[in-house]
Amino acid sequence: MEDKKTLFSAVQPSGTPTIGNYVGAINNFVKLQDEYNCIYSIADLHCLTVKQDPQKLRKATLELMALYIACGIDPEKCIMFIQSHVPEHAELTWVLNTITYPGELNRMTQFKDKSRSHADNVNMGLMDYPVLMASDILLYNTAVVPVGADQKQHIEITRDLAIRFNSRFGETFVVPEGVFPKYGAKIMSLQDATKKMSKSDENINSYISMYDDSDTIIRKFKRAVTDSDNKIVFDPENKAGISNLLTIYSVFAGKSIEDACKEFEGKGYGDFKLKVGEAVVEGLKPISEKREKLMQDKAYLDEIIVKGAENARRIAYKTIRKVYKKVGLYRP
Ligand code: ATP
Ligand code: LTN
Repeated sequence: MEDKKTLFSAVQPSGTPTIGNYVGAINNFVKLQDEYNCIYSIADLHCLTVKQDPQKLRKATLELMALYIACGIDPEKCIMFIQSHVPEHAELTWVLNTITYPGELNRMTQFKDKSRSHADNVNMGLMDYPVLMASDILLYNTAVVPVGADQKQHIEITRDLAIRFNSRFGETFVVPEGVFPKYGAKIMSLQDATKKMSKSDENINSYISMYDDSDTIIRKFKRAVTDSDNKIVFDPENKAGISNLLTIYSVFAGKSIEDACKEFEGKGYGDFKLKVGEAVVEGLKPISEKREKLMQDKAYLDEIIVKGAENARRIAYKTIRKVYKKVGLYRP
């Protein structure tokens, strides 16, 4: 176990996760768990950068832990923990803030987008979001970070900060690499294939939530926007809607994009959309059943959460001690 490289990733417990989160992130968390020493976090502190209902946030956090396990992440193999349970994340953020320039954070696409969509609440946390994310990653000597394409910029700034810190204070951090799925790194909205599928979209028909029931899933796929030339081919540039559906189908049906294209050659869009919906329903069914069962066993989930925090802290504590020493903080 020790000679494997470390992998770290996280999902925010903001709203209900979508199949975009699953395809772009959680599904790969499961696939990579034997190859690496995996650490999977629930980024609850990140959530606070936009307005949350405290009651809902607490529930979504537990639900996300249940979802991780229901999707196949094995708590015996991986460290699974809640970000706010490991205070070193906030501590490292403070230190990294002192080597981060406002200009670097100001130009982040996500910051600009969220400043627009949350114009009434543009707060320092929203701007500092990437530094907290860098801290998440750097605390654990992480070599690889599986994420969706929208996180590329945040991985870049994490690397920049690691390199900057190392060159100023001496070798401290491993410089991590992002890993992105070949297909599905950016699942698009079902209502506008130029936009990322997002759980915070106000149009609920634009995303499939991991908690949607079968009828809702089928209905949303039937309504998915496509184009009018009635050809089912994979061409993300010119046929974004169809290519998005093919990507979703290939992941949930466990088939290659090529095989999916062959299967639907000459078929109509209506038929195709129904088949995509059915594949997603089938794929989500065992996950939902397991998640609902786990939600009945809060004691079990809490046990994993407590153990996860202990294990994560053991690593994070060492890193923050090292960092404090390097920057010259006194300790008797
Ligand atoms: P929001 O939509 O509220 O901004 P989010 O879903 O983008 O939230 P997270 O929950 O933190 O943010 O995302 C967790 C992981 O899911 C990240 O690795 C992210 O890249 C990935 N992800 C999110 N949306 C998609 C998508 N549409 N396609 C592929 N991957 C995605
Ligand atoms: N910002 C990420 C979630 C996240 C994350 C991380 C991902 C928080 N901390 C550390 C990878 C590594 C997002 O997808 N919105």
